[in-house]
Amino acid sequence: MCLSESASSQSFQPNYDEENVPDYELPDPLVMESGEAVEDAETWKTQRRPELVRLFEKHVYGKMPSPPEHLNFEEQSRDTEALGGLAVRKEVIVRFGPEEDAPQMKMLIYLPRDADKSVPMFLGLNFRGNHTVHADPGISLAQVWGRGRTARGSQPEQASEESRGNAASRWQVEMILQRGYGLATIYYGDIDPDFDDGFQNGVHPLFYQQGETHPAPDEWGSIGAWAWGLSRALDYFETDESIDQQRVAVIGHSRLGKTALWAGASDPRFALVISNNSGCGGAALSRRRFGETVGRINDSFPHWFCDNFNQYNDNEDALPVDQHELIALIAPRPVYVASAAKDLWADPRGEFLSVKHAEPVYLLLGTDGLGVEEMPKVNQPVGRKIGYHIRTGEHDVTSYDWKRYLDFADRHLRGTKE
Ligand code: GTR
Repeated sequence: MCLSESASSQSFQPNYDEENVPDYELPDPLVMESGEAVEDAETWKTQRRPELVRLFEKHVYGKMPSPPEHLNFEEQSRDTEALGGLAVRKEVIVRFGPEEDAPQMKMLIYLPRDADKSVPMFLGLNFRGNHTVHADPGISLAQVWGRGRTARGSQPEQASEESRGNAASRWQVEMILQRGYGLATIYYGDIDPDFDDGFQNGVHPLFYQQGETHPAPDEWGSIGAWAWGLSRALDYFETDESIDQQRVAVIGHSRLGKTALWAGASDPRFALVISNNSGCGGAALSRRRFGETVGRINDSFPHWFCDNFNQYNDNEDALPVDQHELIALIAPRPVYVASAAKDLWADPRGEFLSVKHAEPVYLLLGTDGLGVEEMPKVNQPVGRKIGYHIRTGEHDVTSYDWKRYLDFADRHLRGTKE
């Protein structure tokens, strides 16, 4: 967490003591708002699932708009000998309007060069520009925005050569390619810069109705916009023959882990969903109030969720949903949630309980769930259709995490199709 982001909430004292977690009762994913039980897959699909999507839209992330009328893709560069011949590297501009200067995001795509058919992909947003995921000099340098409270009103700046590959350890590009997967990534600031400017930049203004200058209380904040951008990347995949759009894993770390979960929950085209240390507003149960809380996150990041989410500041029990139901929305598709032992701010136990309490929905849909009752020890991955691990170390994405995700993807995206 950077200082500017925490400045306003210095009086907040997080609870890190399991003894002080309050008693709470979770909403049951298999009980409708009306009180009726959901007893079969059909009722889940046609009634409860849509109801839960609406509840998350209305109270947590806000509704996202449909794709823009003129979605436009342009391949900007291609190198068939990238990374010493290991990869094909492409950069694709996704424009959200017909004009040259329409808002746009730039997608960096690496594909294993020797793939003879369309490849399964990992797709994830990055924090500091596409050029940070690998030192490859062929990646164009991003225009990077500031973030946090002090960035309000700022303009993007051209990234420096020295910042190339800054986040490489979080992406493990060679490992992904060697295992036969492609990787696509987009700088999240292309979609919506990460500071509270009343939604004047980024994609929000594209969708304002006449006279509107701000999303309504039940409309998308920044997480909604980032998730929407991930779905637009998938729209592009549907046009690219080298990519298997039916085998796309969406992945994200931290705030972008919250985003990956919301993208995967709301867009069923994502075949697999990975949340890395997503914490509050992501995989962690809000009602536990362990580490970061709803009130604290809305105070520090007023632009992430929809305005209605503020009603639940210090009032978590009134939420009509909790985050295990976000995981349940992904069922029966595979989902992996990962925690880190030192990342108490993100409430590892709350992340585990969330997947555990999503399990009944997987079972109702006739598939496997997590398959264990207790939270595993560190570095002992568990799970079937739902994967979980807690590794040693800090809030981060490491090669340990990636190895688990690749193994999980092998189990669920490979097999019959290869
Ligand atoms: C923290 C925030 C977390 C997490 C993290 C990140 O400041 O409190 O919810 O999202 O940032 O995205 O790095």
